[in-house]
Amino acid sequence: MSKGSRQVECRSGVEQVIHDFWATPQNTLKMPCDEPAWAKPLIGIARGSDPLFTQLKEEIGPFYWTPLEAFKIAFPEASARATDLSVIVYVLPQTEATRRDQRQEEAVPAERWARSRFHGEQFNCALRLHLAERLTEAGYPAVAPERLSQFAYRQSERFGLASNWSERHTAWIAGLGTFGLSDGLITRAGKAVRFGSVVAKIDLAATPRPYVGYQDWCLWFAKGTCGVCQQRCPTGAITDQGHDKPKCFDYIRKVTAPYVQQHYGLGDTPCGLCQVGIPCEERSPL
Ligand code: B12
Ligand code: SF4
Ligand code: SF4
Repeated sequence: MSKGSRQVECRSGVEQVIHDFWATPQNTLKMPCDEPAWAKPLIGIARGSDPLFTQLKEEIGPFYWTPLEAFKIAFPEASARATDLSVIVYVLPQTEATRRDQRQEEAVPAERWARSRFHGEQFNCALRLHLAERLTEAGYPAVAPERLSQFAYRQSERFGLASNWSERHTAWIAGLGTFGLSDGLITRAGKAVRFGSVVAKIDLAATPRPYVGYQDWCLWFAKGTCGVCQQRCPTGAITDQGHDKPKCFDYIRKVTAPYVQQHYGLGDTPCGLCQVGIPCEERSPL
């Protein structure tokens, strides 16, 4: 079998694992009517040797992992080079029902949104591990960096609060979308999404990046228009200068997290009012 057809076969196997798991009852908001947490996933692939990963490390800080560093934490004995690795990234779009409810809200998240942050992220964590386990069993050692016990929040000199593995920067490298004024990554399924990723010793072809700049799909940067996400934020954390992380963080910790605990009995830290009621909610506006 040629290298190209082996890559295609492996890629469809990976897509099958993700789609099959998405179709299980684990994909649930745990509502009485038992509806799914997520609409159908999108999938992108980056090569572990893509120079953008090392560039990101240089910009974010020395604590930030390249795919090889994350892989080596899980498999310290494995002989692997960055060129042997692929990074599989998926997008989990919010459902129409969740987005519709969230659009009605102006100060606190809707119950469905809060459930997607809690139960939906539990599903996302399970999917990351499931994909890594299935690949490892099939002879392709794999790790979900965000699930490693060493995954942690740090302070980037340049960008403030940052973790050592950023799911959306990984998605940007894997051709899945570009950043918006609010900081959110705009994908073909829009910005109301969550991401997950797995690094594996497997030879998959990279998904082409249909953009050049890292903010190409945001109307603000591409055309100097829009800015609607600024009006959606109840605490003024999005301005012409971009996203004020400490302001956003404080609002979530002091207002929305206590609210969802009290009203829905859910832990966690949802807000995301800036992810709906905007031109990039469910598609790229460009
Ligand atoms: C820490 C964190 C937060 C913090 C800080 C957010 C932040 N901007 O970093 C707080 C608590 C505020 C937060 C809030 C929210 N979060 Co949050 N959060 C994370 C977490 C755990 C790590 C993010 C991180 O480390 N980023 C690294 C730093 C460096 O990124 P950054 O500063 O945002 O990046 C900017 C710069 O790098 C800049 N930049 C400047 N120069 C250059 C040059 C280049 C080449 C590039 C590429 C970029 C770049 O562009 C970026 C965007 O402006 C991720 C999960 C994960 N492990 O990835 C989720 C994550 C980012 N959050 C997510 C979500 C959904 C939310 C909320 C909506 C809450 C909710 N669930 O209801 C809000 C949205 C806030 C907003 N306006 O984006 C999603 C993102 C969805 C999306 N479409 O982008 C993620 C990816 C979780 C997931 N698994 O899907 N979050
Ligand atoms: S709402 Fe408009 S300005 Fe904000 S991220 Fe989306 S396209 Fe950009
Ligand atoms: S997530 Fe942050 S930026 Fe978005 S609406 Fe809430 S407080 Fe504002």
